[in-house]
Amino acid sequence: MRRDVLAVVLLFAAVLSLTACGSKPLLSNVSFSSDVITPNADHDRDVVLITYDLSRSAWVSVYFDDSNGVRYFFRDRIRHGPSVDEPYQFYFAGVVDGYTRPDEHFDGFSVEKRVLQDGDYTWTIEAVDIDGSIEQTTGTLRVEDADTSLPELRGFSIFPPVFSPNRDGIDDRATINVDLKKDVDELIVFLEGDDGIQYPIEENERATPINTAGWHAFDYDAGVDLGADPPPDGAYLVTMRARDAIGQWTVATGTLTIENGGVPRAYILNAEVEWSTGTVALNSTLYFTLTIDNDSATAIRTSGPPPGTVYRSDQNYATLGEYEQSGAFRVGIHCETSPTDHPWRWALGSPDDLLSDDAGHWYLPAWSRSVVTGGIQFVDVVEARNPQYCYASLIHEDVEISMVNYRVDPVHLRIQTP
Ligand SMILES: [Ca+2]
Ligand SMILES: [Ca+2]
Repeated sequence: MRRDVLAVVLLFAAVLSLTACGSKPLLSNVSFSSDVITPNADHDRDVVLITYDLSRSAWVSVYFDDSNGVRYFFRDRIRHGPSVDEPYQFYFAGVVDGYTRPDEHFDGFSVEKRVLQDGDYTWTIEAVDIDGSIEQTTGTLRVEDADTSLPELRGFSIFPPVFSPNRDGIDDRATINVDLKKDVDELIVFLEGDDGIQYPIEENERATPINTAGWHAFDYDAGVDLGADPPPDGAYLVTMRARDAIGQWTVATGTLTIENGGVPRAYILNAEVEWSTGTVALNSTLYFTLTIDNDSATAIRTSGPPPGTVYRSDQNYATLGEYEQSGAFRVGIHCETSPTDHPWRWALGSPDDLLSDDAGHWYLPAWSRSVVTGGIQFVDVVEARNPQYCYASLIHEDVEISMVNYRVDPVHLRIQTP
């Protein structure tokens, strides 16, 4: 009897409440597909399916409170429109926004997504509509056998912190290292500028197989090796992110500054070489004059000897003590009987044409030209190859001789013997 009365009262209250609101409940049909989850990527009870209906637009949160009352967010005020034909459904894999346990300290990285520790939790799904009315449903979830080990990013480092990707052989590359403490599904690194543009950095796979625990190195040339213009000079945020099979994310960040970046482009102007003669007497000198055009926004490194230098034909740049320097450009002359590749080489300008840095490296400034002259005194002759062709090249030492700068404007040279 009393039960009937109670039922009638409750029904009456419910009708009143519906009439007062003038609409259906904001949040309804809420369910978790299971009350136990074992988040360890073994494909057994790794996820639960969360379902709910939303009668109108609302900000939805999904969170878990542990037995000590500590709250962990899976969704924090995400705006959703009403569910129309189908309820909202999504999977929960035991991973929540990053948190730190008492007495825990991560050096050099942070945890953005982290699995819940084993234990009993109260889950709450909460919806707040535009009028501020709140509805929520709660239940319980037990977490068991969670794989709580983190893909820690130890020893994250960027070196050098300032680099100049311009193929001059000096600080052209930056290396980003990390000691990854767990096998992961993904380990990525990217640069991000103030404009939000991201530049991915490729991993150098020599150190450790990709995505496995161990030391990883990311080698960054800013795209210059492939002839692409690097990101503009400036400071960039470097972000490394690891994601394991459970869905945990760790992140390490640092800064990397690009200075004097650019792809060097230089040419022998008009592919023209002015030769002094087509016939030289033995022990006489062949002179040349040409103009170098730096057609790029980056300064171009060079090294000696200076223009005007005259070589004996049995000398070469090394006998003058002017060894090759990786990344330096020089003008070279080669004849068909030359015993080595372009044995006679000259700097791209005299000190008046060039700039020098603090370390004494010489540069032809961006968008500038210089005149290069020099000579070779022919002290010997190979009768089997007389006359022979000699030509000029613009050499990017240890990098390349681009085809356009190779064997430019040959002279058909005869060496006259007495
Ligand atoms: Ca499992
Ligand atoms: Ca450089």
